Amino acid sequence: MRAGLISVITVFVVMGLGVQRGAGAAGPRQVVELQMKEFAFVPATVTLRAGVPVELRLVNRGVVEHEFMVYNPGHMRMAGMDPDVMHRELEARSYFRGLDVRVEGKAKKVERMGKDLAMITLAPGERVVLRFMPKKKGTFEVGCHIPGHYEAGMKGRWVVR
Ligand SMILES: [Cu+2]
Repeated sequence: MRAGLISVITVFVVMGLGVQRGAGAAGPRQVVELQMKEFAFVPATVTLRAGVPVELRLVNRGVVEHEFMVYNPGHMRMAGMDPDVMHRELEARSYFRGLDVRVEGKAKKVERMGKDLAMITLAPGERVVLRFMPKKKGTFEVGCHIPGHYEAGMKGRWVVR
């Protein structure tokens, strides 16, 4: 009886250590939560280190759906642009081009250009986890381009150092 109990406890402890070792073997990673709501990204600036794996937890805490796009805005003049043309242009400028991005969880829509992540649309309450390795350094923009949202302030900075 007592021996049985002890072996149960032993198994439990070993399993616990196994979980910790597994996490350690995966090495360092950057865990960031980015919330979407009306009409903002919180935090407004996401700062990442290039070359360190990222676990980005994206969640829609708002009451309407929102889009997540990260891109190089360059000298684009977005005001007055046709929404479809603008989305295509921003997707072509996506930060995620050439990066392997895994998306876990339920999203209303995940759009890719070829294999490259271009845009994620989340319904209220949805959350996903993105896993990728940032490479390109610089300052980029996060934006929601559902008509009216970006103009209302739904944008942020994406800084990779
Ligand atoms: Cu939005």
